Amino acid sequence: MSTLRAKAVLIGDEVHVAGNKDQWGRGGATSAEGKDSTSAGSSKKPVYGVIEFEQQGDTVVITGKIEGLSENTQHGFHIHEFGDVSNGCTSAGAHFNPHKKQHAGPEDTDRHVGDLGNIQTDASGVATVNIKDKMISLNGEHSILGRCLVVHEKPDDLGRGGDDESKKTGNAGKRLACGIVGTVNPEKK
Ligand SMILES: [Cu+2]
Ligand SMILES: [Zn+2]
Repeated sequence: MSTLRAKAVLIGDEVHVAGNKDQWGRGGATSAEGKDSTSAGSSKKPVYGVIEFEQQGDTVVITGKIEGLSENTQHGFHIHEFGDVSNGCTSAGAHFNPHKKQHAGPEDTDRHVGDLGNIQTDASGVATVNIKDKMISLNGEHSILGRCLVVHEKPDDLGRGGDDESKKTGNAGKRLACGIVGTVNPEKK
């Protein structure tokens, strides 16, 4: 069996939303005057990242880097159910949860399939991702291909926050960036 690989390019949510432009002047599909909200009032880089997925037996290895996040913080990191960014990361829907479980952490047996926990940034706001997960997969009935990878504003409390929202979303807050998990050219490494 050949190795299954996939990739997601994470782009800041404001770039996806029509009417906004990013620093390169992209986006803004429906905006006549092209307001420049990504860079407005902030010198921060937009959130951007490339994340690769590789199926190795029953494990998916997730690697890559995401930049433009706040420094030395944790950010919730999930697979959401829909590969749709037409209305920004909101249209990605809820956490991918085919088994109708409650939200939890990556080490928990009972969790949303999409619950990958948190990523940690360094002093430059860059998160280096290196996750091994046996719950997600790149094939079969509950494949994550064509769904959305989302990085959140706040840490995921892994279902241990003590309130209702904790069991649904982990209180991870806004969706900072998202990208659709797509197949890649198997010839290229
Ligand atoms: Cu999420
Ligand atoms: Zn969840």
